[in-house]
Amino acid sequence: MEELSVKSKSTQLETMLAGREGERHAVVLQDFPDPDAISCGLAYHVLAAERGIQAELIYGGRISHQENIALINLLEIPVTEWGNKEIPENYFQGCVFVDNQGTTSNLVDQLEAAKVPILAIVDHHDLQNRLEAPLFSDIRPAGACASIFAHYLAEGLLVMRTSKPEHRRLATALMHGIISETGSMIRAQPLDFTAAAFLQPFYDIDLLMDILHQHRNHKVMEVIRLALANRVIRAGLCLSGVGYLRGDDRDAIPQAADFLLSEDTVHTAVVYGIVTLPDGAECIHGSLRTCKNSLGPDTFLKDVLGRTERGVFYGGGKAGAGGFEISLGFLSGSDSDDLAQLKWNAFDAKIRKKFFKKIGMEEK
Ligand SMILES: [Mn+2]
Repeated sequence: MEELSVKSKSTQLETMLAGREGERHAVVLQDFPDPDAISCGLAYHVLAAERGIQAELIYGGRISHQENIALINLLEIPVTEWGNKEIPENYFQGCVFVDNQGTTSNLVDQLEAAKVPILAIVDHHDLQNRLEAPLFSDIRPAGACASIFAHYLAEGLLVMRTSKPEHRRLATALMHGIISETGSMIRAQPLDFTAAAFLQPFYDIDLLMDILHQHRNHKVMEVIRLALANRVIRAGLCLSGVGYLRGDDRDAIPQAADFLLSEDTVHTAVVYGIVTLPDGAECIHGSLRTCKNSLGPDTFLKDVLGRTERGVFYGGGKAGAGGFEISLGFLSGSDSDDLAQLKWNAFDAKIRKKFFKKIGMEEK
């Protein structure tokens, strides 16, 4: 049955792509793209190029993780930081969401304003019900979204050849996406293993090693130090607020959460901070990591944090990991040190209260 549904999805995708020669598509990545998202974007780019379609990978935030920068540079992946520029009408004939369903991208409003039709959603997070893609939607559980794309290739949407450098780069990117997203296959599901087996003859081992062995920069080390110093652990839940961060350093947050999860008394780690975006807007970004099987990050974060006034959940996730974003709106902006400290204290206290209340461990 599984095999059948995979086949029908790639056939559906082929049908969606047919007859679109000459079009330009936006491939929308989450605001802070990770290797899984970037590799899925590249896969769509290559599949589209094969059919005479130009696909631009765009995102609304920053790429800051040292490993992701290495990935993009070494694999020559074309990505554009779109920021808050307006999207001209008729520039894109369609948009595609990979590794997200629009809830972690601030480009959705701009795309809607420019009336860009949604052609496809491919994701492995739980269903978010934010966007509709009538032509093609493939949302299913997998350790990595890259594994879903690898299966499209395996099903014949692209005839992979070891002699083609762009195919080797694509296989390397997808393999890196799978490795990083599944904690080196530890959280991998059957679909990820079959995807990896398919990619194995094509990927470049030396290149993969180069991408994986990037050192942490000074700022990331500093955020990890702060996360360690500020952590509070109750009943296995470790919370840590790291204060203010530049957009460029935002990816230190999930790395700090990964690190805090390695403590023996901790089953779930949550790290959060106030990130200043390039346009000056401030937003709380948080990452959750868990090794507790009974804790579903998506439901947990939705229960703890609830929704915005527009009905959008602040957080979501998948097996083992999740994230949340809380816009500071009117409270955004660099203020006096006193005011900035007050602002941080208020959000920090509120977030801690909500999480500890959920597990019945409220602070006094
Ligand atoms: Mn992913």
